[in-house]
Amino acid sequence: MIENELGPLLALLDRTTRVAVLTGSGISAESGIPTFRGEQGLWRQFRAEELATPQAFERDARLVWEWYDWRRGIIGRAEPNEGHRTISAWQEVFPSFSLITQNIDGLHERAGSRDPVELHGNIWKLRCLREGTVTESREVPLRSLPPLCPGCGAMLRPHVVWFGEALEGRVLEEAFRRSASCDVMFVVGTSAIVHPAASLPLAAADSGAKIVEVNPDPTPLSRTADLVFRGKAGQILPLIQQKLIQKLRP
Ligand code: BJW
Repeated sequence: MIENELGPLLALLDRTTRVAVLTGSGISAESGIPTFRGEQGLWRQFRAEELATPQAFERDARLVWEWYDWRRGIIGRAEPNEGHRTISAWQEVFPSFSLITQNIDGLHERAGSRDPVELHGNIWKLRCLREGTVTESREVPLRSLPPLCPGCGAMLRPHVVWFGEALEGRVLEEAFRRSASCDVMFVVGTSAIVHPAASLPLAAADSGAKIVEVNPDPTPLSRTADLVFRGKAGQILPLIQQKLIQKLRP
C-alpha cells in the first residue's frame, strides 16, 4: 500500500524545490511522549481540553502545573526518534525547507532542526504572570509548585498557548508565510482539528501546494490531502528518505 504512494510522491518531489513540514504530537509518540487525544492522551482522569486552558489554570494552578511537571519529566527523559531525525536531514536535501510544529517538547531542535516555528510555545519556558518576562528552566521535578518568579515572586505559568488564547502574532504570520510559499507540505502526526494550526495546510493548498499526510489514522485533512501515508512517522519518513537517496544516487 505504502509502495503505491511512494512513486507519485517521488515524482512530485522531483519537480519540487520548496518543502514545508507541519508536525503534531504524533511525531513524538515513538519517543514515548503521549499524544493529546485518544486513550494515550489521558492524564489521571483529565483530558487535555480540560487542562490546557486559562480557566483551568485560574481554577487550580497547582493541578495544571502538576500536569506540566509530569510532562516535563517524560519529555526530559525522551530522545528524538527517526521521524525527527529524517525531518532534520531534509534541511540538507531540499533547496528550500521549513518546519512548523505544534509541539512544545523541543525534540525537533534536539534532532538538529534549525529555526522551527513553535506555534504553541515551549515547555521549558516559563512566563511571569505579573511582568510577562520569559525565563527558561530545565529543573525536573520543579522545586515549588506552582513555581514563582525569581525576580518579583509572582506566579509563573508555562510559556505555551492554551485553548482560547491567541498565538503570538509574529509566530503565526511566519507560519502562514512559510505555508503559502511551499510546493509540498507534509502534515505529520496531527489530528488536524486545532486551529489556527489546522488552517495552515489549507492555506498551503490554496497557494497551490500539494499536501502529503503521514498519520496511522484518518483526520479531517485526509480527504483533501493529495497523498496519504497510513503509518507511523518513525517508519514512513525514513522510508521516504531512503527512496529519495536511492533516486539521487542510484
Ligand atoms: C501519529 C503517531 C505516529 C499517533 N506517527 N502520527 C476554528 C474552528 C473551530 C474552533 C476554533 C477555530 N479557531 C479557533 C478555535 C478554538 C480552538 C480550537 O481549535 N478548538 C478545536 C479543538 C475545535 N483554538 C484555539 O483556542 C487557539 N486559539 C485561538 O484560535 O485564539 C483566537 C484568539 C484570537 C485573539 C485573541 C484571543 C483568542 C489556540 C489553540 C492552542 C492549542 N494548545 C494546545 C496545548 C499547547 C500546550 C501544551 O502542549 O500543553 O496545543 S492543545 C493541544 O492540541 C496542543 C497541540 O499542539 C494541539 C494539537 O494536537 P495534536 O498535536 O494534533 O495532537 P492529537 O493528540 O490531537 O493528535 C495526534 C495525532 O497523531 C493523531 O492523529 C494520531 O493518529 C497521530 N499519531 N501516533 C504519526 N507514531
